[in-house]
Amino acid sequence: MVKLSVVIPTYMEAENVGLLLIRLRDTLESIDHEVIIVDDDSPDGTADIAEEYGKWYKNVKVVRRVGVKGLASAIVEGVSKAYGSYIVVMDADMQHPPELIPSMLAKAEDGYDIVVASRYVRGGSVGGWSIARRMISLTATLMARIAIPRVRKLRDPLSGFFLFRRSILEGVNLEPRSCKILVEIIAKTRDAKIYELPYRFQPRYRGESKLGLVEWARYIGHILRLSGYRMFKFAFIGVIGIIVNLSMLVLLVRYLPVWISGLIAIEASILANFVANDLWTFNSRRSRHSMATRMIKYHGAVAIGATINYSILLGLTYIGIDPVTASIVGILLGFVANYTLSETVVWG
Ligand SMILES: Nc1nc2c(ncn2[C@@H]2O[C@H](COP(=O)(O)OP(=O)(O)OP(=O)(O)O)[C@@H](O)[C@H]2O)c(=O)[nH]1
Ligand SMILES: [Mg+2]
Repeated sequence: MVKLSVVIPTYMEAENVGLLLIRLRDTLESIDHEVIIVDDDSPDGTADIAEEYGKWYKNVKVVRRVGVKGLASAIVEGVSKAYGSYIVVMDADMQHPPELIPSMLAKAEDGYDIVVASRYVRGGSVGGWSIARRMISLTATLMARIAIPRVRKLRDPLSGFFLFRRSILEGVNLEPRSCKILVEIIAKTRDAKIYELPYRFQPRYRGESKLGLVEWARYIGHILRLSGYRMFKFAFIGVIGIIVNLSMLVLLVRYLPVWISGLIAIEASILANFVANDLWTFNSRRSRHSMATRMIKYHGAVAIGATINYSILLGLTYIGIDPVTASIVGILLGFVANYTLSETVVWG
């Protein structure tokens, strides 16, 4: 059995693939390995070039996919065709230095199930990225860490360069919607021991980037699915909370002064939301604390959201924005705060 399989998805990487194969061969000389290139019929002849190298390097397999396209499915296909006890996934454009692979493998042999080449641990870096690209990457990383608890163990869950023990995927069905396969693997494997090894992300050697806005949209769908669509459930319950709040207010204000009716209405909606979130949105995560503790924490969490909401409403109307718009912005930002604190603190 081969020890290591290197899975490399390619599309239009004719100028990169040859050099990458040379560097891989030099680096992995003493390791029993195979290289699996999964190419989606690139018109620039990437697969032909890889096959040429394959004639010399007996351990290069080229999978040509005709009529199918997509980075995520290419990786899954490469992984399914790999025989190695360990599998490493990397890009073809030299952004992921192959020279790191022996250290990654050594860590896995020390007992780690997943070894991630990480840009965000000490010693790692993203190289010369623009501020905009850094912000997008950090926001996307943060989203994954908020929505999927298991991902919080990692600083760089969106890394495209990682190695894992093949056996951890036994019984796991990978059906990623975006190219962020590592997030999917982490969300779907229990108790995997993870290690992050720092590395410096390199500039693309030649050719062009294929991943743009559409991929980011897919990524958001991917995260939502892996999180069990909790954010939508939370929002749906939030809307019910608004209805509870307003109907209570309308009812009570006939008999009581508005400051009391308002307080009771708000408390009623908070309690209704808490019970619904506890029984539905976060029903799989109720074991850690008692219900009373969660209820108290939830009050703390929504108090912050309510304060944000209220301050934004006052602030925006003060600078001349109409109250309805101001209130919508306030509710949205309050929602983000409530959701984040619920995920990480109340049901964390
Ligand atoms: N098989 C296959 N590979 C793809 C596809 N899209 C991208 N790739 C490969 O996936 C890897 C990552 O794609 P890149 O375009 O480099 O994405 P990126 O690293 O986010 O973008 P850059 O930083 O600009 O390089 C590269 O090896 C691509 O050739 C696809 O549709 N099918
Ligand atoms: Mg790239």
